[in-house]
Amino acid sequence: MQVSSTGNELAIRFKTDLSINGRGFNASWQAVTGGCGGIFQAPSGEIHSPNYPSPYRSNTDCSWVIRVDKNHRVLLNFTDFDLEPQDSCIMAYDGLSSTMSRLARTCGREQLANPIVSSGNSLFLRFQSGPSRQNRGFRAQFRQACGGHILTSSFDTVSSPRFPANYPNNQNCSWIIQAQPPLNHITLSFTHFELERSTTCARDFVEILDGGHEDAPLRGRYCGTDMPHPITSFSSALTLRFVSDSSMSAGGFHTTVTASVSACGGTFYMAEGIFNSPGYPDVYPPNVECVWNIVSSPGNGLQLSFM
Ligand SMILES: [Ca+2]
Repeated sequence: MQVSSTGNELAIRFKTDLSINGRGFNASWQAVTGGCGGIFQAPSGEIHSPNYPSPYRSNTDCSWVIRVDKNHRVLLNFTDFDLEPQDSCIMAYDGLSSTMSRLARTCGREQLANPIVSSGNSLFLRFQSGPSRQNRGFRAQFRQACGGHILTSSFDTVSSPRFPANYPNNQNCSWIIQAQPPLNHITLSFTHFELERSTTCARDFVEILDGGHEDAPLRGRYCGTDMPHPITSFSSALTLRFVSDSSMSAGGFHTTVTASVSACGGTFYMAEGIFNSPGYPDVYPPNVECVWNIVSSPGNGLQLSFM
């Protein structure tokens, strides 16, 4: 039996049970050049075609899996691109394998104008070369980018890039937070909020949209240091957008995310906060039942005041 790795690592597991022993096995290994692909689990890095910048071989088929931290995206940028026209191609898929939706396909010398950005925290990349002549190949850099698609069944958190350190300038992140069925509402409750203050929040801001797409209705735009009230979605998703401009940053934000089956109520993991009946100060709707769970740190009590 012969096994080849796709990357430069291989793990072998040997397990025995309680009874009956055999002679065992004897194995050898050898490093071979020209292997390609592999699994990359890092906040940034570089990948390139086999033998780069020397020409790759004909009929090469390599796959890479790139994985970054949870609740982030993978951003991949080609910095050199030279494949032979038509029959050598690169495909990028939105997840861990080529069964996921395809984000890009490019062949020959058609270098992509924009970086490839995954919706979740993984990207699958495949390079195939044809049977004829070969060119220099490609080189690409990847990094962890802010934002992502979060499917939540219970409890999650989202925070600004580099939190609890100050966020970087020139950020534009959006997280689409979707409740996993049968749950169909999302509640955000902020536990930390500190953004550059500006009139109409034109500089740095957090925006919350009621829905999973960019043109969903706006629930609010926030900046400064006033903690936004908890927000529960009317739809089954919320989009959280964070934008920072080119100067002045601050500590950023941290929010908990919970999914529920009720359009009102929710679970708040906060030392203090405000909540109200649905639609307040307007009349609440008929036939609703809301449950709020408020959780503070162990050893603390809670005091509730109706104003
Ligand atoms: Ca700023």
